[in-house]
Amino acid sequence: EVEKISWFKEARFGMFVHWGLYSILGGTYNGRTMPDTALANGKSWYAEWIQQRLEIPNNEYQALVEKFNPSRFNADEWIKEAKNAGMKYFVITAKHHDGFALWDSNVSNYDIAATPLRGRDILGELVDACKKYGLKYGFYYSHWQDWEHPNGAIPYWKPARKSRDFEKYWKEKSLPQVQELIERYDPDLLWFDTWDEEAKELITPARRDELIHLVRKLSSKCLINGRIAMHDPGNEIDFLEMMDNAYPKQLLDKPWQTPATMNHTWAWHSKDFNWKSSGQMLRYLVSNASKGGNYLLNIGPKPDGTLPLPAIRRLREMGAWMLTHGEA
Ligand code: JFZ
Repeated sequence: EVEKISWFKEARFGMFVHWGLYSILGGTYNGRTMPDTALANGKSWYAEWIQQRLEIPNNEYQALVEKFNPSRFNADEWIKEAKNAGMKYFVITAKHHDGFALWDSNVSNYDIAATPLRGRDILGELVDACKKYGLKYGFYYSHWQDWEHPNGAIPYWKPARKSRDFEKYWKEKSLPQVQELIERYDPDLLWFDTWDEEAKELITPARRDELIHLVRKLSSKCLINGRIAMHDPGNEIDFLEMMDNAYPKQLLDKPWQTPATMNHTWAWHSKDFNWKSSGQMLRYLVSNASKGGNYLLNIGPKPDGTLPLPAIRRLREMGAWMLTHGEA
């Protein structure tokens, strides 16, 4: 029998997609634009963080559901670009920190069914395209941060906010939505996200194991990444997740990947012109491949559902190189 991690160990190259309500804003809200630099005032300024960074009130941010209308979204086109670039798997933000679900969730009304796109099954269309082109597929799910649920984690969890009953969020939204994603779409991997010490008190070893066991119970193939509990991933995860844009110099004792951006931001930011060259990105890919690691390269699609032209250009340039130098 083939090991369930086998495909991942040989995949080398995958597409990551950050897409959601924040994509509508593209880094600008009410005339204020987020910095396009890695760090300003000691904080990261990714476009998908706009609700927190520009302190947009929940009711204003959540009203964006009315505007999520990507009329030019075409799953086949996205996955064909990935395939032609030599990518072997695809991961999309099913739910990012803002709490919005990109599928019609029975657990929450803050989802695609509340948008003009109701009736469309975006994740299902992407899954079908992945099957058509032979790509493995998975979902990013923010199991810890959730800025919509009254009990979800929020950045800089301070003592004053500890009265929040995280367990309620965990049982009401986090676990049930993960179950939904597995039962509905049968993913090949789940990409969970925690960082540094902040997650420690909420994503305890007990909760980490509860989530791992849920996934294992529902799926015999689904891989789990190390950021499910970056501070203490334990032994049951399937692969390690490097820090963003981090390229290890040594061999590691588990399969691993680097999540990486083409420019600075993950989600669409209309003023972020810090594009890396295709040559630079190919060197990262080769460097990781030479050490047994994968390169999960991110794209932030635009609100109309199309991929940014600078991203398409780079995918095609890398694909041309892969045609002559990559493995079939
Ligand atoms: C997280 C998210 O907050 C971000 O929006 C994006 O989805 C990214 C892929 O993951 O950000 C992180 C998480 C961990 C680190 C850095 C950024 N880290 O450990 O270096």
